[in-house]
This record gives sequence, C-alpha cells and structure tokens, in this order.
Amino acid sequence: MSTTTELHEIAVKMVSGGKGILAADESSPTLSKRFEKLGIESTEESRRTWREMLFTTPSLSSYISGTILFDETFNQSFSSGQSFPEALTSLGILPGIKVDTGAKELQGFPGETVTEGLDGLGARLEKYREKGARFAKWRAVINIGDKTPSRTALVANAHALARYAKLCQQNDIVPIVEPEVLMNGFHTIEESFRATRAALLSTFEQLALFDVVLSEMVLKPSMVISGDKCEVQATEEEVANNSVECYRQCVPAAVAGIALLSGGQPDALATSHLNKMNSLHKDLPWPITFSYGRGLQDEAMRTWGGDKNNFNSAQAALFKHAQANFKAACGEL
Ligand code: 5MM
Repeated sequence: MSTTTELHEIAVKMVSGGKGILAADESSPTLSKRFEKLGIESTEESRRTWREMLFTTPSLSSYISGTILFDETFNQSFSSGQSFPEALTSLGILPGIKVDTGAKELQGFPGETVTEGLDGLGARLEKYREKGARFAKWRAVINIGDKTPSRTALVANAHALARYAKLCQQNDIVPIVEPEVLMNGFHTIEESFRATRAALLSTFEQLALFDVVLSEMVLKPSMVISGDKCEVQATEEEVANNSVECYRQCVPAAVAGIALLSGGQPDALATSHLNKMNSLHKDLPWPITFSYGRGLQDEAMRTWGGDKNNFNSAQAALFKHAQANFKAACGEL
C-alpha cells in the first residue's frame, strides 16, 4: 500500500530530522494556574501575548515543526491582525489543535477518568481544517494506583482515542494520539512499564478496529519512568531502555513517529531521557522526538513573568530548550 498521502507527508514532517512539537495547548484554567504561580495576571490578552511571544521566537522553525493550540488561541490573532493559524503557517510552523474537552470521572471506577469530546467532533474538525489546522491532539489520562489502571478505563480511553483519530483522518487532519500514563504516584518503573504497555496495546487494538491509518498518525506517549514519589528512582539509562523496549513491543512500525510528552519531569531531565533513547538505540522503526509543553516552556515563562521588557530573554530561553531537544531527538546532545 502506498504511504505517500498528504496526511502521511504532514505526519512525517511533524516528527522528522530532530524537529519536534511545541505543546502550547493548555486550556485557560491550566494556563491560569501556571501564570498564578508566577504572579502573572491571566486574561485573554495576556494569554494571547504569551503565545505570540513564544511563536515569534526568531528561527523557532529550525527546531519546531508544529505547535498545538487551544481553541481560544486558535481563534485569536497576532498583533499584525493575522490569525494564529495563518501566522504560524507563514512562520513555517504547522498549526495543530487540541480537540478533546478533558478527562472526566469514569463512573463506577474511582480515581479513573475517560476523556470526552466526541460529540459534534466531525463538524468541529471540518471548521478547524478550513481555518488552517493540519493536525489535532486528544489526550487520554491513565492513573497508576493499587487497583488501577482497570481494563475498563484502558478500553474506554482507547476506544475514544480511536474514534477521534478516525474522524481526524476523515477530515484531512493528522491525529496525535496521546495515551498519557501519569508519573504521579509511588509506583516503580516496572509498574510503569506494565501500565504503559497495557495502555499502548489497547490503544493499537482499538485503532486497528477503527481502521485508522497508522502511517498518517503520530503517537504521543509518556515515558516509562518511576513514579514521582517512588523511593527508588530509575536511572536515565533505565528510563530510556524501558521506554524504547515498551514502544518496540507495542507500536507498529507503520506509525509515522513518536513524539513524547514531558509529563512534569524537570525540563533538563526530559531532554536527557530523549537524548538517551536516541543515542542508545539507533535501529528504531520510527523517529522518537518531543511534543513537550512544560519541558519547553517552563523557563521561558519564568523569564517572561508577564513583563514585555523580558520578551527577548524569554524567547532566548524557549530557543535554548527547542535546540537542546532537537539535538536530543538526534541523539547528539
Ligand atoms: C499543555 O498541556 C496539555 C494539557 O492541557 P490541559 O490540562 O489544560 O488540557 C497536555 O496535553 C500537553 O499537551 C501534554 O501533556 C504535553 O505537555 P507536557 O507538559 O506533559 O510535556
């Protein structure tokens, strides 16, 4: 079967040559919380300014292939008057859109969630495509606990991810499929391996059931990593080896690429883990790159602090992390 479709080309562009994705799709409540911690006022305008500043970082497109937007940003404009998706396209950065409406309580399964947003999704995707979106993102959240993840939560989340991915492809949009296993908790790296493996296997089972074209999608998984409260923290090499082994066992070679999330790891560690995966493993069937949110933005946000006098140094901070992750995705840090 030919894999040279337009969607495949976009998917390849998103993950190739060391470039990665800037996840700037925090919903307004999430971004407001991050602003609040730094004493930055959160208004529609301050969120717009922050994101315009990020995206106009000089030469960002040397390291960043695309960026994921939240609906509010997608419908806002640069100070020039150009819409965000149009302005990004002219900067050489593919515009993407987060289309899920968040992880909601899974009834009957305490502590577990299912991501919602399928109602009316086809029509929303059609509009986003018309306005310039080339890819989309949907995030499922899987919790590791004493009795979790349950098979029910894994299947419910995988089913929603697959229905979303199919709808994206039917609307000429590349789906980023993000089953995130949270690193919050006391679990060991072995437990993280088992949960991540189970989540990925059930995701690919549902993707197959819905006939999702794997060469036209990007997988955004979490790393296999010790829980943040686990007494024994795995080494960088163990994280890299366990993650790659897990992906090898579960991710078909046809998938266009893997773009990892940083999941709340300190930014330098997320970069180092990516570098280890790529420097220790050279014979992978897909590229492994980054689709970091906090891992790319944290230092830039602290540096900016809501003050326009800090624009240049905040942009320099983003540039530094984008460049480091680019090198890490090449295994050359
Ligand atoms: C940017 O954060 C995204 C979720 O935002 P909401 O919680 O407001 O919906 C998240 O999906 C993000 O895209 C990924 O988790 C990657 O970000 P990190 O910070 O984990 O690298």
